[in-house]
Amino acid sequence: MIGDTKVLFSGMQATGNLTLGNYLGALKNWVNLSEEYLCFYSVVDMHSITVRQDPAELRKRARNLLHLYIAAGLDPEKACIYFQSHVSGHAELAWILNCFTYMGELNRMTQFKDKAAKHSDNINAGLYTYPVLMAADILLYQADVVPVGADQMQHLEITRDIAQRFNKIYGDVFTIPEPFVGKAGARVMSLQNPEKKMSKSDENPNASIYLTDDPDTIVRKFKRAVTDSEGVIAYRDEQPGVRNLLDIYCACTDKTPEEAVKEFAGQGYGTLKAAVAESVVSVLRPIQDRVKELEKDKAYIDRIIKENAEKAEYYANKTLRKVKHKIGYPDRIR
Ligand code: ATP
Ligand code: LTN
Repeated sequence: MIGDTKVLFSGMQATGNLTLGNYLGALKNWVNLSEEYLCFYSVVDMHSITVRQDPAELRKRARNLLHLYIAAGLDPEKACIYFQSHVSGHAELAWILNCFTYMGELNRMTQFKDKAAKHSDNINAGLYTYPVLMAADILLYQADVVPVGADQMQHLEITRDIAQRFNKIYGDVFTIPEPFVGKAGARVMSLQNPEKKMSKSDENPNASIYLTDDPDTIVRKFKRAVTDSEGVIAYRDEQPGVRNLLDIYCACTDKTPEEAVKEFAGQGYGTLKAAVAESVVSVLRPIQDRVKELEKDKAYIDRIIKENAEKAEYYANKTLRKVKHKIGYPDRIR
């Protein structure tokens, strides 16, 4: 809470190409929620370096992600869209919160276990304390609500635990954030393995629809999507591939699963796949067009980057000053 306005914080990593899962599970909800809150949407480049990055590539991707936030419908004059690394308060608060987080808690994080298994040659301390940096992101802005995909719930829970622990010792310093998981598109699954979530770091390009995919590619990937041999279009656990297609269709057309099942009654998987592909193309095309326009407008984007970093820093410093005083750091003399 800032004054009497509720605050929303969320962020996304600039690693890999964004997928339809990132859009439907996160970005789309952000846009829908923007009007109600004072919003901070960060390109969390500090999180990205927990796995090794090519510097030029990271810089480019971070900027592309900022374009995408705007192209997806976030208004950078209202919502604070900025790079995490431009606000040093994230790192400062993360250090402090590290001292209020137990290793036992971090040991339980499933994302750490997954990423450690995937990057076994570089299991660094940053990867391990990643959830603490995420807690710092959220608590720095006194966020009331944090829209994330279902996979981030565990990180939200540890954020709440850290905040509650801190508040218990020092009084009401942090707002306790609530997660917001949208219904449609909360968990978009891989097109090649519907038991696994669609992920931008999947090695198989056919498993994911990237936000930059052209219509032909989208149609082709859906054609190849793994389904089953039942031959019936139903929305049920036993048919995860078909259910995933229906989920994507519903998220793109704002229909309910019941409506979709009715619409495809008696049809084959080919028809369903073609319809899903078309619904995805019509959602992505305007976003892709807008990205192309923004790429040409360097001066505008530079202004947004500068002004929003200053705005984020202002709010971050307010919390940080309070936290530093509470824990007993000597006050700065100005
Ligand atoms: P990586 O493969 O690098 O771990 P990712 O594709 O899982 O990346 P993140 O950067 O971890 O993406 O997530 C950005 C946001 O998108 C988060 O809020 C996350 O919950 C959401 N998200 C990611 N994948 C999906 C998915 N398949 N379905 C729904 N939401 C998703
Ligand atoms: N860990 C998140 C990205 C992220 C985030 C955040 C999301 C970093 N900081 C704060 C919400 C709030 C992810 O991997 N998707």
